[in-house]
Amino acid sequence: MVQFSSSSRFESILEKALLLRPLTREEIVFLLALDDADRISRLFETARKLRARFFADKIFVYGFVYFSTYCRNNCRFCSSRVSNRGKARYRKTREEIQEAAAQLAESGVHLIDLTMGEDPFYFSRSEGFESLIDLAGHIKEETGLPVMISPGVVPENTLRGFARAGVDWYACYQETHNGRLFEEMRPDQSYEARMGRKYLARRLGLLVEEGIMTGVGETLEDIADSMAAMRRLGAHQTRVMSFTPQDGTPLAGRPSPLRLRELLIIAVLRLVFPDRLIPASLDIDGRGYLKERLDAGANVVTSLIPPSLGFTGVSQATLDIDEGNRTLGGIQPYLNAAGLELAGADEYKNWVEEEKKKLRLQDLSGEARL
Ligand code: MD0
Ligand code: SF4
Repeated sequence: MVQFSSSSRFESILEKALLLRPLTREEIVFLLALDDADRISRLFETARKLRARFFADKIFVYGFVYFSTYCRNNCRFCSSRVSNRGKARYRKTREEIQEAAAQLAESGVHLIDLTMGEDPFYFSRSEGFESLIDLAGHIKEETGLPVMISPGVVPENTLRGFARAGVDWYACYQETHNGRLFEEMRPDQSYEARMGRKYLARRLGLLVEEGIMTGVGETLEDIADSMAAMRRLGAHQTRVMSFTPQDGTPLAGRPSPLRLRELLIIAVLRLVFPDRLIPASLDIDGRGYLKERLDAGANVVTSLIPPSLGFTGVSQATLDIDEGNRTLGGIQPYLNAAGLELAGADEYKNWVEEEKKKLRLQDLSGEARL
């Protein structure tokens, strides 16, 4: 009896998602708690159906340029945290950054993601950000590709500068939308300021990426609440990354969660945000589990890094990079194995332009104003 009602509940949630009706918090938690192999594969199958409906099995790929590993913050999970004195850090020059972006563009990625820690070199001098805004604009022009910036909680005016320079995306992950857990993970940082920058970015016409980290003590309800927060924000790209222990951090001894947790979250994100971009990151396991992440409904592969230039990933500094595996050639077999195709450059640009147009219209109608 119980068996019967739970199975009809399961079926009706999938049905509802296929009809594009919003899932409730309880339904999301129910899906995240699945532990039966058949149901999990039905969930993944439903996620793939929704992805196919909106993206026709075409995958977008992002080039990643982590150009400064200096940071003034002290996030407990991150190897770039300021207290990690033993870390060998780098700050790349303008020329080196341009070279990495050019190589990535040449290789065929759809977007260039310019990422840094909250590097005091930029944060404590006003001309620091000016040079970065200028550089982002140049990279967009030279590569002809959409550009994302992930620079942390920059001053509001700096964000305006990025918008004026034509930057397309602002990525800034809250990691959790549970205020207490946020404080634990990002000590001495303001939850509101971090969230507020993303709302501002949207109002400025930038697309926004929001993300959570799993395996840091969050509950399934917390994850459902994060999805609700992503919806309120109107995030264009929604992601989850598994916690990965980093040497020299207080969480170094904490195990990385089983990947099934992340895969379930990817699939549920797809059901909740069927037409949004959902990444499979190479920054957690290199190419490991890439096919599984795609099979769970992801439609973007992020964190492609050009080999041999000395750029690193964030949670995996070196894994698969110099072997040339975090490249288009390196991931193509995985796309094939998942029955997916690389999208054309114009398909990605069109998606971005359409969404930016919608933002402008919403702004005119006052919808996105806060
Ligand atoms: C990634 N390491 O895609 C990158 C990073 C920042 N916008 C992205 C977390 O996995
Ligand atoms: Fe700095 Fe970002 Fe790492 Fe936090 S997560 S320490 S803000 S680089």
